[in-house]
Amino acid sequence: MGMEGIGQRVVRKEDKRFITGKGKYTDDVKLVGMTHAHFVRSPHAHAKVVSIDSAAALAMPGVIAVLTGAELVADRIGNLICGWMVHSKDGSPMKMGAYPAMAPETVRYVGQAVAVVIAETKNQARDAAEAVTVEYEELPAATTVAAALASDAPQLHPEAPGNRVYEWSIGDKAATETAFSGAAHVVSMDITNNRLVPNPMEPRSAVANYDSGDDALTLWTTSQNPHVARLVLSAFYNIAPEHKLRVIAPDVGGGFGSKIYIYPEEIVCLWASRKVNRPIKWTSDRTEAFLTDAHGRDHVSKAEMAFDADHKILGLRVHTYANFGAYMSLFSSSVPTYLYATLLSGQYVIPAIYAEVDGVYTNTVPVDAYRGAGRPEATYLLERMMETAARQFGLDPVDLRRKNFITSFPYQTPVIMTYDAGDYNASLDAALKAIDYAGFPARKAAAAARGKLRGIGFSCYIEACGIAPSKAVGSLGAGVGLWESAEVRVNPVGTVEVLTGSHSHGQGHETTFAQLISERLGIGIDQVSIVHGDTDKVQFGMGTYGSRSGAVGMSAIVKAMDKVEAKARKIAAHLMEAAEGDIVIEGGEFKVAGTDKKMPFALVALAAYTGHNLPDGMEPGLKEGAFYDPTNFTFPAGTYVCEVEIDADTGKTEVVNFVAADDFGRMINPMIVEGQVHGGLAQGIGQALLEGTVYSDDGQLMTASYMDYCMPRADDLPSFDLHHTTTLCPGNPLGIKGCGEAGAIGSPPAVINAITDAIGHNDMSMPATPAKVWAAIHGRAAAE
Ligand code: MCN
Repeated sequence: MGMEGIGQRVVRKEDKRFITGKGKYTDDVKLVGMTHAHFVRSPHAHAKVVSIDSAAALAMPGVIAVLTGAELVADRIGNLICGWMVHSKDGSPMKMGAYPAMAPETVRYVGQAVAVVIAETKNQARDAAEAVTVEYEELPAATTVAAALASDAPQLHPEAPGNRVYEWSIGDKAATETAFSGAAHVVSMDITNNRLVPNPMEPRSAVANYDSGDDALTLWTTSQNPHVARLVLSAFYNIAPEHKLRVIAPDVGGGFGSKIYIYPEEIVCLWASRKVNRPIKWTSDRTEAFLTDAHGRDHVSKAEMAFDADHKILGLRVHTYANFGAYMSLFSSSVPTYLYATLLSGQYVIPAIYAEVDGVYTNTVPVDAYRGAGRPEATYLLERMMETAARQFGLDPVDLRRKNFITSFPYQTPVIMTYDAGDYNASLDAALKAIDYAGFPARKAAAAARGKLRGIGFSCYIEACGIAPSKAVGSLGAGVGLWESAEVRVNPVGTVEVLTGSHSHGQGHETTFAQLISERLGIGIDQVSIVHGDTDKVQFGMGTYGSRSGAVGMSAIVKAMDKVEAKARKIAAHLMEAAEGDIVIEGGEFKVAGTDKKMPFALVALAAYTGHNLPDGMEPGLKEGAFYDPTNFTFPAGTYVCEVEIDADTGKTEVVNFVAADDFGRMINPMIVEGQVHGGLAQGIGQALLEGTVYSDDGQLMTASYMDYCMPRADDLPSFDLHHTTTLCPGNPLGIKGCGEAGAIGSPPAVINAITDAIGHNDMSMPATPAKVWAAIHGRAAAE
């Protein structure tokens, strides 16, 4: 292993440009003749669009056009699609209403676009948008699943009677009922998973440029998957054929899932650029981001767990209602089904599971995958249940978990997933040691002496990421394959360019992917550049989400690298008149084992390109590509332990200790992995303590700014204590499991379990604000 190879804590290469202000983001793109878009958005959660009068706006300075949803329809621009078909338990396909990029007739959430103003400057567009007069006829709104399923609820889409998108189920109903009928104990809970807003640092942005000379369009956009964007824009939205559309996702300042989707704004900017024959830029402001970025979570569940007399789990029965918002976003249908219910076995042997999931339309922002997507909801449900069960049985929560752990692998759960490898006792042991579990009663007593309530809470999470075998996801209804591609291009003097279909928007791929090349060739990472995010450079790729870039993206690079290395070895053996099997690659040199013969990699590369002395029949050049389709998900798992102290007078919770013991298989760069866990923990603890949307009954988002939506700040978080145990993932060549989402998945139940332990009151919803915690301590009704 070299100094910059696998396992090294190499400092992130890309950070130089990020921290010196040299990043190149979509909003930095400036084109000659560029115009600016501002959207006219609905102030109502549900209304008919009666008329749109743009005469006054069109007369304002700098205004070039005002375009409406009716014109989109006239130009046959397609409605937004949902790319994963889910069938209800009666076999019927999910029931979806049309999702136009600008509403021609009906608006269904506050913030939905009805028109766009194109003007010479951003402020001219904004001013003119205020002069567009839209007449609405207000309709009643429903913002919660309870309101949308009520008998007198307004009907959102004629295609989905009763506002039900699907009524899906998984598992064995009869076996689960039998398990419950023979149970010695049944634990029941109503569990809500609060709705979140993703809040990447960089808001969404799009620059669209129609080139009439080539009849081609270029889109710069804040995307996690530019190739999928191009595919969908071409195949479904009638924007331009693939070869006439280039999508570039340059530096992207965070996504957390919210930039996977193709949103109305990109579609409209592309279409409008062709119409006005000028480049157009749109950049979201923060309130627009709250109102239009896909939200996350929002589940309401009833869960019951059956145990035998010895406290072994017999069965789990769950009914979950998922709030989808007003329209079905790109991957929304898969989140509460294949990414949630398939993880309901957790780390435990649960012989029978039956889960029903009802997807429901409401007059709120569409909901889709947000860091963890489905897996935080499954973990929260199971880990709140386990802690609650232990409390009801008077058992140590650690002992109850251990008693029920899965200990032999591969393990087939009753809900599709086959876990390939893991050691849940090892991560639990590491966490217990780090937190000093035995010392907790003394710490609690010391806190009490200081007037503080101290509590401890556990979460033993599992997640499935690195999605996933294309054949498997295809059989479950996915509209795309989930493989990844890579190309390794060696230049004539031995520097290396890696073209990847993954997209880094904060995960450090420019460093970790280069470490892989450094490991293989022994060259420094400054000799390697990672090329991503441009459909004209990288042939195709599926992008970054579901913590797949390590397990899937890097596996494609390994495959391409195998081919490059095989050819380079042949060339080196030929040049040094040695047997191919005797070539050893070390420190950037190709050596003949047992001799002093050697040559630098740069000379092998040069020989490949001069072609003067290659083995007979060999093609010149050194460039290879590969596609890699995963054989399974990867299953990172671990134990998180949270210790809190609560001030009973104010209800304020302080996280005083947080231990994370994770198993991510082989780690390429432990420092980057730790950074990923830190970020995930901040988001998970944010969900548990601070973050949550509030809608008024008539559908106004009350938390549409940082004044009202509380993001975690550094002083809300402790210094995290991170540990790792390792079982290699047998499914990919590097043995990697994804690490990008684990922190957000595992942490919320640990925090709520700690708070409920401290206050001796098990009923607590997220976010556990000081007001709620104070009310629980003092036996008052909580003010939401
Ligand atoms: N890695 C490693 N060893 C492992 C696993 C991963 O060194 N055993 C490295 C990888 O090489 C990569 C990083 O850790 O540099 C994250 O890898 P991985 O877990 O494969 O996740 P992805 O790169 O696919 O990133 C997606 C993941 C997801 S799904 C969300 S959401 C998320 C996250 O990453 N969004 C992020 N982390 C984020 N971090 C930032 N800064 N911004 C976001 O938007």
